[in-house]
Amino acid sequence: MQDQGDPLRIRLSRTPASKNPEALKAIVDKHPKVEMDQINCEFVPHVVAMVSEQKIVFKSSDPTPHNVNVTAFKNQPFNQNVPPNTELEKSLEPENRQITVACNIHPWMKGYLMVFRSPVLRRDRKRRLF
Ligand SMILES: [Cu+2]
Repeated sequence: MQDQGDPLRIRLSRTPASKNPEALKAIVDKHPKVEMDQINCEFVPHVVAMVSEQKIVFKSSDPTPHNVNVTAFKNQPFNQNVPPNTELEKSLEPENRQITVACNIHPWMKGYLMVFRSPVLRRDRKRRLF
């Protein structure tokens, strides 16, 4: 029987980035930017995981205007328009919880960012957390 208990939860690794700088550099060299697009009035992908050394690029592939309203705890919140076929590039600091992304023009649009200090994730065996 498949476990249908707790939904997927993410726990931040306590492994400092400095313990595996080669892995961090390899990821950032290969993917210096990550994208969150707005397609058919949805954030795509719905959830973006990144390390703070990467840039996040908000795009709008829709013919209609959108905005990006980012609510964060440590990072400075911002709310900027993203007209059709434009991009908005940002740097973000690591956060210990998800960062919410919303479009105020289309209130149903929600997305989430996870900004990690380290690219290393590990499984918590006791609670089967990832
Ligand atoms: Cu929108």
